[in-house]
Amino acid sequence: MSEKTIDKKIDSAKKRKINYAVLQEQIFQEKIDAEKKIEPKDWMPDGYRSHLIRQISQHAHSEIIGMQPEGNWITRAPSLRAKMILLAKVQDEAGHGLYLYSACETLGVTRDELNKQLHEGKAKYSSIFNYPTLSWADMGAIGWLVDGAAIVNQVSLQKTSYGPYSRGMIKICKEESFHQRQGYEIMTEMANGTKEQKEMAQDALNRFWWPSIMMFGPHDSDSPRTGNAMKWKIKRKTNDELRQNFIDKTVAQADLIGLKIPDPDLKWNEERGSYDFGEIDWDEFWNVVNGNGPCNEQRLNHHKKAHDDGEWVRDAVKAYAKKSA
Ligand code: FAQ
Repeated sequence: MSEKTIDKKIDSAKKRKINYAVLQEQIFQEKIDAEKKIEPKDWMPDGYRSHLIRQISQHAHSEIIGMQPEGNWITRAPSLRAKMILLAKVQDEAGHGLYLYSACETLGVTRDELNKQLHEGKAKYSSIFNYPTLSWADMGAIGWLVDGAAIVNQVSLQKTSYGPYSRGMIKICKEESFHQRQGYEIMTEMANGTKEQKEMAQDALNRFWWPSIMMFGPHDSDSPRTGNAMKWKIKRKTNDELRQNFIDKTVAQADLIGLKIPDPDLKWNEERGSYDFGEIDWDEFWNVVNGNGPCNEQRLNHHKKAHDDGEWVRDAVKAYAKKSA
């Protein structure tokens, strides 16, 4: 919407004695409906701002906490090539976290506040990172399934209505595609390897399948945030739509390398043109989201320690900036 159109609308509203706040909200929604991006200095409802701060910061925390399960295997990668690829991937996740924190800061919140919310348990991060990584095959399962699920979600978020978030997603998705392929390559090699290697790959798939499909969140009927998120075009697809999309894509990939998805109810539904699948264990999901998963405490403590250990770096940077000024 051009400045001229907005001015015209304001003039006409004044004549019709329409409340200015109502008008602002109306103009904002019209912009969203017309697929225009909202930029940091544009007017936005408080609810839109706080919804974005919550979602983008949780997304950023997920990228950073998500470095831990894979970081655990860098020193034990089975070859120099595998080590270099894993190291590059984990570094990419740090980069994604930084883009996302920066996008979040454009909404008027500081990194310190965001870290504080994480450390006090007020901000969440993705449930998937509270599961342990027990074997090298888990690096394959994470790349293939976790990054695979993240891409399905993030491709749709490239069209999110907030400009900085949307642009961040475009860059992140390019890197996530590489991550997904490196994971699938590990799984393919192991599935075609010795009997023991194939068993390790199947075991990793068994452990990571259900937590991966939980990443998309509760069913739409139990998702309190979806209503506003869809109205404001923060989310472009619902949790269930994205989950179905991921399952439909992934089943054929498992078949191709001779691995079996651990769901006896998984069945192609000709009518829907999609897979039917079994019931998700929502008790397990909420237990993990609420801090009681196998690694929640370990992940958060590690983050806190790294943050505290890095204090001298932050102090040094500030002192250097002061001196240079
Ligand atoms: N884990 O009403 P909804 C990655 C919470 S990036 C924990 O449906 P919404 C890359 C939700 O926050 C992975 N909490 O909420 C990588 C809400 O709580 P709140 C992260 C969850 O926001 C790969 C409550 O439940 N991606 O993996 C989860 O509409 C490998 C009610 O839920 C993103 O963050 C969950 N799985 O939908 C990195 C994408 N699900 O805040 C390293 C952006 C739900 O009201 C290695 N985010 N909750 O207290 C989103 O798309 C959405 O926020 C959803 C949740 C889909 C996650």
